[in-house]
Order: sequence, then structure tokens, then C-alpha cells
Amino acid sequence: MQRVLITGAGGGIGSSLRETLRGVYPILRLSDRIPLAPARGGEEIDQTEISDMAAVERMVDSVDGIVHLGGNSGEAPWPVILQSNIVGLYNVFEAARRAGVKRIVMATSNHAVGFYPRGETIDHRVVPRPDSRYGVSKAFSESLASLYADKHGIGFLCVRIGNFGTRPIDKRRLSIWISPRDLTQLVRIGLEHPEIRYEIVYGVSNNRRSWYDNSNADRLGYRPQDDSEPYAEAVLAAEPPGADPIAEHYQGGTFCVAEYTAKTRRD
Ligand code: 15L
Repeated sequence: MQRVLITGAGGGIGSSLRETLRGVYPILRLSDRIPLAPARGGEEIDQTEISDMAAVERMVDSVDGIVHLGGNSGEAPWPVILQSNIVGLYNVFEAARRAGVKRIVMATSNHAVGFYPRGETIDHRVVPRPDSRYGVSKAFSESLASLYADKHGIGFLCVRIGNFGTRPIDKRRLSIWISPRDLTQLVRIGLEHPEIRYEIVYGVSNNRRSWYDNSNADRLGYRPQDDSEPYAEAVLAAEPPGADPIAEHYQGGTFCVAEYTAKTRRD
């Protein structure tokens, strides 16, 4: 990998990867729709709105691998999801194909499977159960990645990211937290592992309270260093009482509750 592109480089994960991947590859091309801090050595800065195909083609030019974090990172009205996470996503994959890009690490989400109950341990083989329009767009990204892997031979690591941060922020996040160094490790596996064709893994640390069987990530050599457990006592003590029963039941939490109108739970 000579030149690696990070889309959504101005977001929380993107700005962290900008630091942790600095010097790992000869050139990091950092792109976002918003202006980014000026390039340092080994960096290129780009400003692209991914719903604009011509701009996306320029963004991916001469790139060997992509970490696609761009798009909308939470629930939003359909027109927003459509432009950012469906049209924009398609543009990135299609422009990457035309440009001969070999690898893409796709930031999908726990919300692609958020309607699985917390009592169930799920692996990379389960069918999607999105908890939001956002979750549907992430399930779509996994499908589109599968198509571009099978039909065009691009290698994809689809990382269903839990919650990224320096520490877990609430009870639900104790089960899905991922630390910066663990996510960096997974991204590097996605870009560098010689065998990747199409894989789904969970982007979580080695959390004792995990809801995931992440054996597919283990198989690819992922050895997470962090666990949310040392934070658990403080996190649980700070948790406000009276959580919504739907949020508590499902892995996606409040994403499941928003706009929820079902009379009975499907489980
Ligand atoms: C996500 O997919 C979002 O991008 C992030 O902002 C958080 O909401 C996270 O999931 C989560 O579930 O905590």
C-alpha cells in the first residue's frame, strides 16, 4: 500500500486514524466534505462531497487502498441517508473499481444488526436486522461490498463498528466499545492481510460483556488489547435509572426506540 485514502477523515474515527496511521503508509490521502487541517509530511488533503461522482473520481485517483468512513454516521431523514450513504457509497465503490483500487475497509455499524436481542450472541454470518434507516444503509454497504468483491475482485473488510472512543460511555457501550488502538489494528488487517476477499468482522475491543462472536476477526489475526471491564463500575454507577425497555432489550439501544410503533416485540 503506497497511498491510502481515508474518507470522512475529519470525523472522530478519521482524525484518530490520521494520527495512528501516520507514517504507516508512505502517503495518507485525507478527505472530507469539510475543510481539514493542512497536510503534514506524508499527507495529502482533499475536500470532496461524495454524492458528486466527478469529485469522487478525483478523490480516488492513484489510490491503492481506501478506509471508507465518509457519509452520515447516525440516523437521519431519508434524503440525507440516500445522498450520503447510498448514492455517496455507490460513487466511492464504483470510482474505486474504475481506478483499480485493490482494497477497501468499509466502516459499517452495529446498527446493521441492532434489532438482535442483547441476550443473543451473534457472529458475522447472521442476516442483517437494521435498527434505523442508517442501519439499512450500512447493511446496503455490506451488500454492495459483496457485489464488488465477487464481481470485480476488490478485497473488502466490512467492520461493524460498535462505539469508538478512548473509553466506554454508558452501559450499552460496555458491550460494543472499541479503543483507538484496537480499531487501528483492525484497519491495518483490512488493508494488509493478503487473503481478504470479503469479510465481515465486529469492530469491538476484547470486551468481557460483548454480544458478538468475533471469531472471524480472530481468524484474520485480530488480537484486541483493550476491554471495557475496568470502566464498568464507574460507567454503571453513572447510568441514569429508568431506561426504555425496548432500548434495553435490543443491541441497538436508542436507535431501536426511535420511531418505534410495533405493538408487540418481534424478538
Ligand atoms: C454508530 O454506528 C454511530 O456512527 C456512532 O455515532 C454511535 O452511535 C455508535 O454507532 C453506537 O452505537 O454507539
